[in-house]
Amino acid sequence: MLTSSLPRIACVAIWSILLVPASLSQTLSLRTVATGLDTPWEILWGPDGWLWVTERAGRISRIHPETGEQRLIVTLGDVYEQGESGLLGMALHPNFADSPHVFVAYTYRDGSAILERIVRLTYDGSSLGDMRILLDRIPGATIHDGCRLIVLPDRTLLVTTGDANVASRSQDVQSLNGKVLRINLDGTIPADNPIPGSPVWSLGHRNAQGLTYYDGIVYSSEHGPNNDDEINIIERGRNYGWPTVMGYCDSPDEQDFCQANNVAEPIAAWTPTIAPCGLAYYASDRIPEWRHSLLLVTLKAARLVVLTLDSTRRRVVSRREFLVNQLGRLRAVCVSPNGRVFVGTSNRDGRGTPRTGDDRIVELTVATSSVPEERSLVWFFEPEPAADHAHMHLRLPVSSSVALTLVDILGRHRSTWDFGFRADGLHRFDLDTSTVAAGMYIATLTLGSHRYSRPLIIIR
Ligand SMILES: [Ca+2]
Ligand SMILES: [Ca+2]
Repeated sequence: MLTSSLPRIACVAIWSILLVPASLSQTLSLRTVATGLDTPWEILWGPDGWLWVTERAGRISRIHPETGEQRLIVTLGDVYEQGESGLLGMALHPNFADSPHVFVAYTYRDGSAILERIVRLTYDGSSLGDMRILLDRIPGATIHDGCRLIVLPDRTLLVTTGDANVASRSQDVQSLNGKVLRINLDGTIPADNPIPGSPVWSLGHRNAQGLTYYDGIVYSSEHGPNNDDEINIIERGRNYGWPTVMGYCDSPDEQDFCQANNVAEPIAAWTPTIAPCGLAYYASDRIPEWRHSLLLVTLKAARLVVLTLDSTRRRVVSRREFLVNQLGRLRAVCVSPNGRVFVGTSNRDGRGTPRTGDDRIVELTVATSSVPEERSLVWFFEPEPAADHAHMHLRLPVSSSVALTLVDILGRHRSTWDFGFRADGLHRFDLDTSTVAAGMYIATLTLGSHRYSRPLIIIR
């Protein structure tokens, strides 16, 4: 059993290390746009001013960004959804008025095989049809299927594929797995691809599920194994290292391989992993603090990461985190042409914990406001150390809803409590800590986009 006096010194030390410096100028407000979705995979701002959304089981809908009205425009009957597979990425033709084409990626079954294809659908004003297959029989699996799509200004389609759980395929230029592929919008192979007659544009990818473009640069997010999630800049013919290289070229083996193969290193990497997914470039003045940042939503880490770029836009100069554990797993992020930001949850994907109304699409707005500084919070637990129950007392100088998270000193998540909005800012909560093992924890209060941490000891 821990005594109350022994850990006191350790407490102070850990507090000073783990206090999260809050960015005091920004608060995020959330507005739920749509609920009742099932694993929205792609969210796009359509030329009609509606959100165009894929759901993994095979549905494509238009969702009104103000009213939340959902209009189903097609259900693809042969989609095979299992594990990570199903209906995945989508892109719209950039000249939609003249060419109302929608490009989507989905997995299907042929006997016992799982395969992935890229198709083009045509919108007739109320529904999608006239399916045309552009690229077929990409080997799939129940994990590592990619697959994000974007149309570049040169009217080619970029496609990220996963290694379909066979890592060696990523270095095999004959395989379509573990690649970024580039095809014309009619499915033919562009004449200037690096390997004549091949859609392979870059190789050595594990499972990229985020892809975005801005002013000559293509950015992608990629899932690592148990280490080294990555953000990459995708360039013609480059090798991104998987499975020999994970993250940076920083071990002797990796350095040899990187030198021999001109490996492109990521511009950001994460260990422990965060499960990075949807990625969008933010170029708008609507949220000035985010201008020229990459917005990355994450599944496992359940947050939005804002990666601010330098003036070359090839280097990350800061990482800021928002929505930490507020909405659960996040898979899709959409930036409208005038800078509105929408995110989609992924709590019904088989790995999440659905909350009421999930899955949902939420619009984020950032307000510059007076966010309480640490010293203006009144926040304590009683009794402390806590046993089977504790009361958390909190007085906020602002009206807000709050959430409390406990992690142990190894950073492992142990418990989350969500508390409702209180206009008077006075909160008193009963916490059932009977299922939490004795030990020292870091209690983190999430208030809008801000977090405040302090130690909490639980004894038996
Ligand atoms: Ca890599
Ligand atoms: Ca490495």
